[in-house]
Amino acid sequence: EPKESIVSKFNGSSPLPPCPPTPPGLVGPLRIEFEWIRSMSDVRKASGENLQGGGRYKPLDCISQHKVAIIIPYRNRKDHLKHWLYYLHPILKRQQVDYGVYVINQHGEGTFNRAKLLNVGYVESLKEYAYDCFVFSDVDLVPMDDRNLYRCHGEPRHMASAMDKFGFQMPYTNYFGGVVALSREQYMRINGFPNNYWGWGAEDDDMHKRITLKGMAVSRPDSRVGMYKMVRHLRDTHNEVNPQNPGQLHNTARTMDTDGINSLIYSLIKIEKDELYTMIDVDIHAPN
Ligand code: UDH
Repeated sequence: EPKESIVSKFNGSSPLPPCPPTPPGLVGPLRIEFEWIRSMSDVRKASGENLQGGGRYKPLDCISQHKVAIIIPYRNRKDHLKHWLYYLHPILKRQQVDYGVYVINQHGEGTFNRAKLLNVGYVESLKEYAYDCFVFSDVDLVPMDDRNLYRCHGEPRHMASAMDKFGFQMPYTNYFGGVVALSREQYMRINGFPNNYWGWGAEDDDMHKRITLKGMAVSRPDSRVGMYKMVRHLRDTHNEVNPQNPGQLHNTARTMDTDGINSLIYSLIKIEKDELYTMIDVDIHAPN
């Protein structure tokens, strides 16, 4: 075969190959430091390379098999968000994810509602791109090992299986807090998350209950790969422990088909595109 035709087969017009199942550039255990407040310019320097704006990225040399929206419930945690962005963008790039970062800001001073904000993130991210997987992550949790892959699995996945604040163990058997990953199908099967857990507590247990009630199991990374470091903080105002919340768990089986993504009501205030993230400012109609 003449040389020219071989060259033409491999020139720039050929499509990219799919990314391999296991990303080749992972490094394993990571050193994570929260000792000082980061400047936004340092965060941009460390993590801004090759981003497409709004915190979007896809691998340059292969087609990612994982379209992942990262959804972060948020209000008034800028220092935590900077740590998160500083560490997570480089990790997600090494993991060869086709991803977008969505920070869902609860507008106003009303009682916080983590699960409802996560539902808003699901809806709003899908308006931008055909994501097939959703990682729901607290803003103060950074993985200590990049083999903990931000992608979806055959079962809903609890990714934060070994948090430092719980001595790198599960605090109780069915714990489903911190960072979880659900495919679009898994999320729709449980009608999303509950909208009526105001204040702190039990919404993560409700999420777990929905999964088992629909006959699914939860998968987790082992306790080495599942290690997370949490930014230490005081309890936020307007997110006090709500003693009513645990009682609601008795009703999950009865109410989950009518309370969730199919009953979600909110008012979008604005969408702001930073280089490193998309900020969705939303009024979720908090009770006074
Ligand atoms: N969140 C905010 N702003 C708030 C409240 C919550 O952004 O005002 C988000 C944030 O992503 C946070 C997540 O919701 O990581 C979960 O809320 P949380 O951090 O209050 O829950 P956690 O269980 O902490 O991590 C409980 C209170 C800690 C008190 C510690 C006292 N030693």
